[in-house]
Amino acid sequence: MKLYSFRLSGHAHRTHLFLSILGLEYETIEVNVRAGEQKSPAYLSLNPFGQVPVLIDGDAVIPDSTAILVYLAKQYAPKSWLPETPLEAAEVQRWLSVASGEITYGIAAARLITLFGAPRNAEEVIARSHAILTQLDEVLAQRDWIAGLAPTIADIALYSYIERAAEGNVDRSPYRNVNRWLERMESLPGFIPFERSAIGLEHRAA
Ligand SMILES: N[C@@H](CCC(=O)N[C@@H](CS)C(=O)NCC(=O)O)C(=O)O
Repeated sequence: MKLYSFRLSGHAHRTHLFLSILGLEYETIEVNVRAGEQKSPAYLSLNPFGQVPVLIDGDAVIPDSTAILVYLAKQYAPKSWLPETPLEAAEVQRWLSVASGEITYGIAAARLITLFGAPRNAEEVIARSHAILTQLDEVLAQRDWIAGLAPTIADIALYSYIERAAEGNVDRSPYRNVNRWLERMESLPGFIPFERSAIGLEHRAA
């Protein structure tokens, strides 16, 4: 397998994390997103959206981080990572939607401001980040994993940006249940960390 990736992308990190937890061998192809390589004709032929990550497995080309998690779960993982009963599958999907929605437009967007100078309203995206962290903290007060009794691809999808929240000036220290869940994620066999950048609150803490 090949993974087109960018080392500072949380969307990419979540796919590295799952590949590593599953112990799968793959080659990483680093796409220079700062230089715009993701908009080259060759890359657009893999993902017309011009975004990382993209997974190649044989003839299969799979763009989009949560689509990659679904593919890997169905193709290579024990069923517990993406349970098949309608209710359990719906619960996992609910949190994948949060990873692609509230997290992307909250914590990840806040980090885009500090890391890349992206034109976003910091106050708005930081407020959105705290709103979803509050919700997650309440859910994780009731259970160890976001979608139930065992880790699923929903946990994988949510981990990376939440762990690096401080880089976007989002203080996650008050969210005790979220922080304990991050520690549980980090103790999973095969866990690999998401690269740190000394920016935002992370910079002030350094
Ligand atoms: N829905 C996509 C979003 C991926 C995404 O936003 N990737 C960013 C990096 S974090 C990207 O490639 N940005 C470059 C661009 O949009 O030009 C996914 O889940 O993979």
